[in-house]
Amino acid sequence: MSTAPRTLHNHIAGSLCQALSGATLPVYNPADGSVVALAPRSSREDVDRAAEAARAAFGAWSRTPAPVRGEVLFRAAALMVARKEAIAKVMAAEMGKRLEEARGDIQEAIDTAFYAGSEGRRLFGHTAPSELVAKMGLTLRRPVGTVGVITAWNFPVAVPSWKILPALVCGNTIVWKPAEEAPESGFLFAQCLWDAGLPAGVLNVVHGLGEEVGAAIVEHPAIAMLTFTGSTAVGRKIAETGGRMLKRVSLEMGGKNPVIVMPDADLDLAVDGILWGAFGTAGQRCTATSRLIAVGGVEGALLPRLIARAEALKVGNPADPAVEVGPVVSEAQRQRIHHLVGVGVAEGGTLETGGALTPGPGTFYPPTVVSGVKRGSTLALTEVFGPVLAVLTAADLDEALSIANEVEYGLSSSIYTRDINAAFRAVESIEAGITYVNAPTIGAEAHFPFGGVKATGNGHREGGWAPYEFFTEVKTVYIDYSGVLQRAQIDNREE
Ligand code: UN1
Repeated sequence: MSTAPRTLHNHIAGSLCQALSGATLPVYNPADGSVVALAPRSSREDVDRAAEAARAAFGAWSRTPAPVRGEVLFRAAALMVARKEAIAKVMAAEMGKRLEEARGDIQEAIDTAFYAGSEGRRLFGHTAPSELVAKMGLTLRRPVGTVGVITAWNFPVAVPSWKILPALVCGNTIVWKPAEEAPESGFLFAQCLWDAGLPAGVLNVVHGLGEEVGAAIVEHPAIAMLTFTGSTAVGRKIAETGGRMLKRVSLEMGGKNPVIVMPDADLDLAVDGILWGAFGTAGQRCTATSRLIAVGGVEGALLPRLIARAEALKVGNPADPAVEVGPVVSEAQRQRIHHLVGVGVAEGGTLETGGALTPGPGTFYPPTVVSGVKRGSTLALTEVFGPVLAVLTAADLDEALSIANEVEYGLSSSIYTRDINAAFRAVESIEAGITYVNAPTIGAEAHFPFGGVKATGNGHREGGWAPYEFFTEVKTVYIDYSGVLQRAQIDNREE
């Protein structure tokens, strides 16, 4: 790993460039602390240039027929297939995801590209009968303008693809700030679109920090819409500024996702699902399993198996294919995780396994299980974003559902049971955008809506058919072919 760091670029108006200031930010490999790349540390002036490029490109792109826009996405999907391995390696090195999971991240973007590309042949409007004779009413979907895209490091390709690809097929142009921790794999995804023939200025990439580039995107008057994945605290600020400026804002934020295990559950299946949900991607998914709610004493049989399996997971550099849990993204994140585990124990939890900082190099944190976590305590309520499972117990399903719902978030959730009545009650009652039955909280598919309720979101969904409404304006068209003035609500009345 002693190769020189690669130099990354912004991409504005079809050209590669550095930040106007010349400043850069190092990108670290969390598995060994080496610097893998230097990214531009851009500022407001760079965002101005990108927003101007996006504005200039909007006319021609918005007039390009939607099926033709969709074909660019199909070609980009083919390039992503061809480059999947190369992009996965870059992703694994810059944010620590295992290679297999990095491939999955890119596959999610490929799936989204095929779905979004075909949407170019739909983008349906409506027709309805007019209340007047010789008159027709119908709706069209129109592009909105320039979209500001701000994304997180944990899914550096999949999550941006959920936003960028539907926005493009709808005819919008884009200024995108990839996460500063994982800027290169996202750029390589964008490169597939440029190489597929996306015209200059339609998708502009500006690297940098949230406080600098992100804030400039949010506040830019020429950027009409904002779509963000990240923390609830930042999302709230984006919504405030966006609200003041009358921007359309779509937010995907935190989660504190529960798995309810009923006494009748298939415990082998539940253990497999909890392990993958809690410790896959080192727990760094907004869908990660963060709470196990064990019902009716099932913890007695469940916990020993779970702890033994968690202890057997191989933690290490994701370059080693035998590794099952990679590093967490940064030292700051690792310290935060460790702090929360300490608070969990101080507030009465029992550390069953993990909970110690693994010696460096690399920012590793072991799979950690804290049992006996009390309702309402910090570890029961706070998103950790690391490989930490809080175990709570409930006497029955009613209590489990009430525990499941007593967090501020509502993204993903799961129940393991063989009882169909219990499963449907959970589906009906859990306050979350996603509920799985007999499957882990992670692993949403690209063609279904993704998003959450309460402090997880602001009412929008990504994935599947959901984002096309968000990325278009509806125009209603009335065509009166009667040749006379017909007054709605008046001329078709007898009285
Ligand atoms: C995220 O963590 O931001 O459902 C997205 C899943 C993945 C996406 C996670 N398909 O876990």
